[in-house]
Amino acid sequence: MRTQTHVEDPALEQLYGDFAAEHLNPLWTQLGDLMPMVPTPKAVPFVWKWSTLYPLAQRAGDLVPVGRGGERRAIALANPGLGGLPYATPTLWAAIQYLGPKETAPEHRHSQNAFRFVVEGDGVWTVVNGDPVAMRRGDLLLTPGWAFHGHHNETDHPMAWIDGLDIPFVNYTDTGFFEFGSDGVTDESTPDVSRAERLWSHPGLRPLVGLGRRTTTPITAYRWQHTDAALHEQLALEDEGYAATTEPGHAAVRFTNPTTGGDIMATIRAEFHRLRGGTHTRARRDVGSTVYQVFDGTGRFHLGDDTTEVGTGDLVVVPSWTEWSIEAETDFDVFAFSDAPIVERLHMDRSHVTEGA
Ligand code: 1HN
Repeated sequence: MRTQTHVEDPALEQLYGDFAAEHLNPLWTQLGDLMPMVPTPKAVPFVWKWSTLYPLAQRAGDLVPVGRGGERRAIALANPGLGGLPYATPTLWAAIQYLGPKETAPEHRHSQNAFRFVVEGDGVWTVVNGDPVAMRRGDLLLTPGWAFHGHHNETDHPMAWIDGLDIPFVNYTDTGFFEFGSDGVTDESTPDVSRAERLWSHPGLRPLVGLGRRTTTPITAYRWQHTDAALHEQLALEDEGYAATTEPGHAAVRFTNPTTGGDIMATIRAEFHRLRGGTHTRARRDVGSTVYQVFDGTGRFHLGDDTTEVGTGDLVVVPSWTEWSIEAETDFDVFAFSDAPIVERLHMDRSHVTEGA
């Protein structure tokens, strides 16, 4: 129902004027905006091409030093629906970060939860609470809230990756703290495997020194060899006639916290999906927002009424309750992160899947 907001009665006009003067707002003139029938996100579906992002990051690498104060050479995806804010979605920050040869991004810590995902390259170590974590193609590296972290590039080639953080959510709820740490990194060694992985990354096995539940995962690196093997085996099992995939030709894994079996961090979910060439996902809508990065292959994202061709490195934002599906042209690997843990924790989760589409 639309309520008349045009006022003809002088007494009513006076009342509305008096409301405004007292910083009061009558519900009946704006219920439709406050409570739409379904989510009506300001964020819009949007695609950033890696072939656009990388050269721009490279130019920043030539022109802008990295160091204390600015802290990171990270260039945020600013959703065109969000009025110029550096937010990919209302809850998620996503950026391309670029670190030149022999450069160091100094240590700091913040309440915001963060991860890196590597679509190409290697040679940077991110040092998380003093534990050096190698960054290589296909790896998911975590910096949970309040962990000190800095990055250093040991090689003579640059490296770029994507960062995902819950910055918009933390800003909206006024819950963030920040502290500077060491100007360099506290451990410059370059081990293949971090101490966290040596302690925690053995399938199905937990060290008895850490039997409690932790709100964020103690694993700082989820390695491509494990992700790839898990997806490969799902499709191999499907070929052998076993129920191993969520829909035909679609293998999928979620990165989890081994102490709870739940999401890696309280605010961010991360998943990896693999589609066989020629298959597509069912069209669906979900409450909450998701960012995808194509890892390998080519295909199409259907977003509402639009279709966009995507390939390696391209980033796709799907706002809340936007209908989307993926069509794989070749075998298609895609990394995904979302605010689903927030939505589910608040019991606001809803999905609508178009069956048989
Ligand atoms: C940050 O610390 C990183 O550690 C990346 O790489 C992006 C954006 C805003 C504030 C801190 C990082 C960030 C950030």
